[in-house]
Amino acid sequence: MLPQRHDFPEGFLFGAATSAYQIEGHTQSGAGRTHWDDFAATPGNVVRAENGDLACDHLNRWEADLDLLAAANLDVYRFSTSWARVMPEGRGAVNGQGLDFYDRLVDGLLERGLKPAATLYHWELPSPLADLGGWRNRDIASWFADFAQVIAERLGDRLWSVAPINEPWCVAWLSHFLGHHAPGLRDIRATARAMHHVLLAHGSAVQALRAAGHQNVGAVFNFERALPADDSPEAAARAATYDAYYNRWFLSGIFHRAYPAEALAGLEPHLPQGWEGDFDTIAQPLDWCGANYYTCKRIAAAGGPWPALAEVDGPLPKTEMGWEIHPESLGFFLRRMQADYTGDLPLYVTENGMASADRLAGGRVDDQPRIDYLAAHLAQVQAVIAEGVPVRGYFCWSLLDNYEWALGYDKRFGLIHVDFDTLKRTPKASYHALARALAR
Ligand code: IFM
Repeated sequence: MLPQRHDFPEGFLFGAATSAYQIEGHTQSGAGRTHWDDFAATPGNVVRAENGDLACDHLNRWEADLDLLAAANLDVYRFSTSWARVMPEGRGAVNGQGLDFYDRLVDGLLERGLKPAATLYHWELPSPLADLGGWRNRDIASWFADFAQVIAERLGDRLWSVAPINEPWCVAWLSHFLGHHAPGLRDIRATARAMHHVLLAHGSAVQALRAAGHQNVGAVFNFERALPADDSPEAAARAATYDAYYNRWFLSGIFHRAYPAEALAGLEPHLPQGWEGDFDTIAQPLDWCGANYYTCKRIAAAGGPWPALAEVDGPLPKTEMGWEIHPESLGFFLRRMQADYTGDLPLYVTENGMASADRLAGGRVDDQPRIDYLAAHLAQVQAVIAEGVPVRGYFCWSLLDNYEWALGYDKRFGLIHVDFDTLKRTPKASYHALARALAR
């Protein structure tokens, strides 16, 4: 059973999160092409070569979707603004229709009593910028700051919060080292540059948002617990390496003006010249920090070049993503953020949830495993709050079943089921359970 709203401190916020490319229907309303369109159009990258052309058609159904958010008794909606919808070339001309959409969305949220929490970049880089090297090009920091300024000038007076970039690890490592996301590179030099430029772009966007008067600016990181796969010192060392480039790099850059030694061991030779001089921009003061958390990984030593590690199968029950369910690690990361990096800053769990094999039967979706997953993770949030960690809110990923990137439309994370043939929405049992738990 889910904990109830009154089990959390007064003012604790509950929300649901989505992202633009995953739900909107990208080809509509004058949006420009993105590197995800290109990646998905390349055979072998995405299951069934699916893309975000139509997705959940949220662009045309957003009012009904916001009604569902409000009826779930949620307080905040975390959505993202598509760079290519607002600036089809990534720079220069603004697409009025695109900006108007977000304007209406924000007003629609406020009319329903929901706080708008915007993320500026959730991965759909405009293709013309990818042509110029994308995250490998240092200029991306100023291109992104210009986009941040456009959003801040039009919506900033009504946004409750802004985070520049969702999950910098995915932008940099998953996409340039592992090649699982656009642009699909497997190149350590590209990775090192993206790892640094994503933080430079973050800091530059924070400066632009501050200049436009925004006062609730944060950052959203994704974390995966790195557990040694065995008792060997080698496994412990490789888990520390994984932890450094996955979990500590971005926090260290922003809060310590330095990168962890275990990650520099592999990346330093490939970093752009003069990187040490960029921390004045990167380390902009923030108003809050967000943790996206789903799972842990078991790390073993392996042969080959740095980082010379392998992920091995773990023993715990898994979600449809094959991700082990390990709620304790959410508590671990929230404690670590406060103790090692963020101190008194308000923290939010900005994403948490699971993909499950949901089936629509008789107009209902019984997703008890998702209710159990959310309950176990919310219990961790309660536990760390009781210890004094300043967690101020929790967001479910996701409001709707949506485009799960390289895995296409099969992996269902939503509180609301979407039939991708008819686009009909059906709230799942988890949605109803949450609505009951959050009723005032
Ligand atoms: O769907 C993604 C989202 O875009 C970013 N965080 C993790 C989710 C589940 O994989």
